[in-house]
Parts: sequence; structure tokens; C-alpha cells
Amino acid sequence: MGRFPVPPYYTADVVVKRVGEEAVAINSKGEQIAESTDHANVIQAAIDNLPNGGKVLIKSGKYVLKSGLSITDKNIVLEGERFGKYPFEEYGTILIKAFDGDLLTINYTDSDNAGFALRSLVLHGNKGSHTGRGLVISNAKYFTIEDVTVIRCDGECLYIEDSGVHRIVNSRFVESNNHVIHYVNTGDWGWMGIDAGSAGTDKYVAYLENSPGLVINSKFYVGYGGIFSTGTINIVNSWFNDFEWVGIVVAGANSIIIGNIIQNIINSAGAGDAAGIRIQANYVKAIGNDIRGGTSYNMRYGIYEYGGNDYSIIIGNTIRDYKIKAIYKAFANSIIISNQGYKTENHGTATVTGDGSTTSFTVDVEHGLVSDKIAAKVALDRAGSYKAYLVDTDNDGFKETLRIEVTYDTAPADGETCYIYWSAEVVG
Ligand SMILES: [Ca+2]
Repeated sequence: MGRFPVPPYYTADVVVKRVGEEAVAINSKGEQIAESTDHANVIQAAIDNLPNGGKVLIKSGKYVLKSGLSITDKNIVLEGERFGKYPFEEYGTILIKAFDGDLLTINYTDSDNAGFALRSLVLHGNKGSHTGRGLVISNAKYFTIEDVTVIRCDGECLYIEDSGVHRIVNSRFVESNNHVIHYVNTGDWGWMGIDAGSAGTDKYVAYLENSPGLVINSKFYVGYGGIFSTGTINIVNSWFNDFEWVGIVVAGANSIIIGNIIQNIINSAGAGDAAGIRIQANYVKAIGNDIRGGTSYNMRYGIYEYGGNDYSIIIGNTIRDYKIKAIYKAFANSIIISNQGYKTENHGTATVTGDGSTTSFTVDVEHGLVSDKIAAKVALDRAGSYKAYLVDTDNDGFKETLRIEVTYDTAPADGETCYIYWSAEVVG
């Protein structure tokens, strides 16, 4: 194999490309630094030849890896060419795993001097044939993963431990026999526009241990659960679909779950606590989420409070298709108001019709609230007095009726309609 000139539009320190059965690596002087039918060796040689701050561009094509790739203590960019169709497109850079072990490992001795970027790559794990994880990162900070796909891994597609500040943007992590994404002791991260799904049996799409971060405009689907987080997490405007037990488990205090769509909680095992959102930490806020259990599925609760925690704020959620109750309140000091599917406030208008002589009337209204520990207000549209109290008219132990006894100062005229305005609110 001869030398290949590097055209000036290759803005990289080393370019790797497929030529026949081989992969070749060419440096910025146009010198070929590696060539082999063992494509992993060529890509690894390209990485190893790079100075800090350098970039490897792996040209579009399929590269079959017979061993794992690693980046150790190097601040570099590893970049492919944008992939087209998912998953077996002809126009992108695809690294296909043909060995047992982790596909790409990145780690640093000193996380304060860490930092790298991965862009426009497909890491293909081949989970039916080979064990191991996809992308494994340790002790790193200040990194960016953009337009990267990691698919079909036997272990986690993305595993990050003991790491810090980073962003993952417009990337996909799909199909694992384990959790699809797994973080351990990794904080200050953000995912924006990621797509992750198809976890292994009883596994989560994202399992986050002591790893606080932010999720925005992302998509999670198919698994035992969507996200499980023991660290403080903010999940904003994201979409969760098709889970066996739960959409989101919030086990980190002060987390905020806002504006998400959570749907299709299957619960084929019939778990008594299957829910859209499960809150098991203090000071969690669940605001403006749309939770739909799925009409043919078996979600028990929309939002479920669990354990010895407290002080949730649950406001303005829309909850549908639950089997037992929209919200299971277990905490003494939660604030739960203005949720669709879980009425804590209600109001209405009742009427009585005069006959010219009667001054006292009794009307029953159904308050429609989730509790019968309520306070009510009443206003009459003409002078008079009233008393209002709760009654269990059907003797089922729940006082569903607000009874209002009215005595007007003067008898309404025969045929006169008098209006009684009421409102009621749960207080316990
Ligand atoms: Ca009743």
C-alpha cells in the first residue's frame, strides 16, 4: 500500500480511512503511519500518534475491531463522518465490535487535566455475538459527546464513573442486555437531545448512582424503568414511553421533574406500585407533567410517594389511565394542588326554586374531591344564612356530599330561582 496525499479539507492531525480490506492512517504531512487489515490497530495507532489538542478523523466506512480502543491521559478529538440512516447506513463512520470486551475506553490519571470530544461516530457492540460494554469513561471532566451512536451492547452502551462536567448532545444509546446508560459518582453533566432505549430484563434505560445532572429534550423508551437517579436530577421536557414498572424514579433530594410526557406503563407483572413517577426523596418537585398509563396497560398510580421522605411539591400534572389513584400521597407535608385526575379543589353552583312561602331549603352537592377532609365556602345570592357539612349518603365510609342548608330572610317568590355558589378544597 502506498502513501495517500491528505487533501487540505481534512482538518485533522491524522486521518484514518478504509482502502480495500485495510484501514490506513495518514498524518498531516501526508505520511502513512499505519496500515493493516486489523482496523483497531490502525485507529489506535492514530490515537497514540496524536499530540494533546489533536484530532483523528475517521473517514466514513465500516471498521471491524478485533480489540478495544483506548484513550488514556490525552486531550483529543475523535471524529467520524456524519452517519446517515440508522443503523446500517453506508455513509457514516461505523466501528463494529468483533471481540469480547469494552469497545472504547477513555480514562485519565488526573481528572482536572482531562478533556476530549467524540463526534459523529457509530459504535456498534454486536451484542448477540460479543460481550462487553460500548463506551466506557473513567475519571474524566470537560468532555463533549456529540452526534454519537452506541448500539447493541451486551453490557452498558455508555458507562461513566468518577467523572465530572460534561455534555452529551444529539446522541443515541440503544439496546443493551444491561442498563443502557449507567453512571456512578459522576456529577455536573447535561444531556440535550439524547435518544436512549431498549434496556435488558429488569434494567433501566438510565441508571444513575450518585450522579446529579440535567436531562432536557430527550427520549427514553423500553425497559423496566426509564431513569433511576439517586442524585439530584432535573428532567425537563423529555419523553418516556413503554416501561414495565416505572417511568422515572426520583431518589435524589431537591430533584425537579417538569414538563415531561410519561406514557405506557405496562406492568405485566401486576406490581402494586407501578407508576409514572416514583418519588422517594425529600423536596422533589413534579410540575406540569403529562402522565398517561396507557388504556390497555396496568399502571396503578400516576405519581407515587414512597419511603420515609417528605415535602414534595406536585402541581399542575395531567394524569390519566391509572388503575387505582392518580397520586398516592404518603408524605405528611406534600403540597399537591391543581392536578388533572386528582381533584384537590372544586367549585360549582346549586339552585333552589321558591314557592312564595318557604324560606328554608336543603341542597346536596357532590364535592368531587379526592379526600373528604375538606373546607368549603358558600355564598348566597340573596339575604339569608346557611350551614354546610359533609354527609356520606351512600354509607361507604367516604363523605362525598356537601350538604348546604339555607334559610333566607324572606321567602323567595313562587318560581324564583336562587343561586348558591360553593367552593371546596382538600385540607387533609
Ligand atoms: Ca360515600
